Amino acid sequence: MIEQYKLQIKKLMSEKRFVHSVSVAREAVKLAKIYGVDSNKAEISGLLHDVTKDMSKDDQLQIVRCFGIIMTDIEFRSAKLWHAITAPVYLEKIFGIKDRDILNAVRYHTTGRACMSKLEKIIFVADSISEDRKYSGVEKLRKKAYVSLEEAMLIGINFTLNELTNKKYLIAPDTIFAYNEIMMKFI
Ligand code: DGI
Ligand code: FE
Ligand code: FE
Repeated sequence: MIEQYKLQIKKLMSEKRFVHSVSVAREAVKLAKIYGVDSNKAEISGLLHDVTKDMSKDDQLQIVRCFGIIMTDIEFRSAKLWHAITAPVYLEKIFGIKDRDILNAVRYHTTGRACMSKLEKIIFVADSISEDRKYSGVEKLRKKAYVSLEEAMLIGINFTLNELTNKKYLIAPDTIFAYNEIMMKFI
């Protein structure tokens, strides 16, 4: 099945995005083994999490219209969030994926949300520490991820919030909910 999915997504994205997807899948399996999560689900979610990311804006909006997706104003005005919204619907309708946890892991891989499942957290973190990521500090974040998924999430969210406020982008409420929920355990 994984090999079949690889062939399917290859046609939908750039080589770079494909390499990223395979890297996230591999990282997700690693984290799944550490944190006692089904590694098959982790591999599938990681491989497919960015399935609609390289589609044009028009194609993404076509998915939104065809499948009756309703976006909030904030979502509509944050084009970077579109792929996380369209991907789970595309995976359910076109790839025939039914597993709710996999679909949710894809849906919340960009923003996070409150009360994430372990699989959702794994995909969120795997996306930011996969082998193809090269930013400064990634090595430190990787080490953190292998001892605490939630502390790694906080670092990731902190990075995103800085980036978003610096660029004057809107912030999805789910990101704030994820931050508060985890932070409450640490203060
Ligand atoms: O798809 P990837 O590049 O692998 O990674 P991703 O799905 O985490 O997307 C990262 C981008 O999404 C990054 O440029 C910042 C943006 N992003 C993340 N959270 C938010 C957001 N954009 C807005 N407007 N609001 C958010 O809350
Ligand atoms: Fe993404
Ligand atoms: Fe990604």
